[in-house]
Amino acid sequence: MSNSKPLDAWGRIELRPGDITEFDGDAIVNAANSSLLGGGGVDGAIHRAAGPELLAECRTLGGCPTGQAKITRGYRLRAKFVIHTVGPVYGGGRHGEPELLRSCYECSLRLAVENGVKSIAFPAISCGVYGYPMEEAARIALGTTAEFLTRHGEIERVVFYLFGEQAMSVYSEALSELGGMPGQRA
Ligand code: AR6
Repeated sequence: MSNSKPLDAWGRIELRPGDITEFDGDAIVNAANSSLLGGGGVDGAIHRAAGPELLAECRTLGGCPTGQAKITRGYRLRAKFVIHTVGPVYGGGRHGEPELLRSCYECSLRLAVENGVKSIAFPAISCGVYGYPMEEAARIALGTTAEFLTRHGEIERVVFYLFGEQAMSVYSEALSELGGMPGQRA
């Protein structure tokens, strides 16, 4: 693949409304907290769907710093793996939040490649309880992912699961701004 032109990234990115626990690909990403011991929002939904074995494995991991990621099995989920990442709590944007959020996507995608994952789903990390403005977070999520995909042909599909119409339209807009095609598998 060296010396070839950059891989098409946007064609492998998809926006989908709904519940990430239903993803039928290789891995889903969890927007966790640094204890990795569960919580509300998408974290709670993933632990409920995966079953108690997920929490048992998470207890062995010793937590995870903000901006980094750790991987477990998916247990009762359809996805084989859960990649747990810890997004930044939004405090105005001048405390390294953009870099930390970018790092969540980078580290998750890197772990995916290392584990042979070909399809992966992300929620809108930090956009719930952690308060990150979704317009800005969407640009970081999509931009970081597209940039990663141009360097990594191993990942065939990245799906962003978006909860609610508002999230879907914010991501669609960000996608078209950045160069992808909203509302369809470009
Ligand atoms: N599928 C897809 N997206 C979802 C789902 C779901 N099942 N459920 C919620 N969302 P949040 P954060 C969306 O608060 O901001 C937890 O307690 C939701 O609408 O889950 O990173 C952790 O333990 C929002 O757009 O994650 C941490 O303590 C997005 O997922 C803390 O919350 C993220 O919202 C992490 O906060």
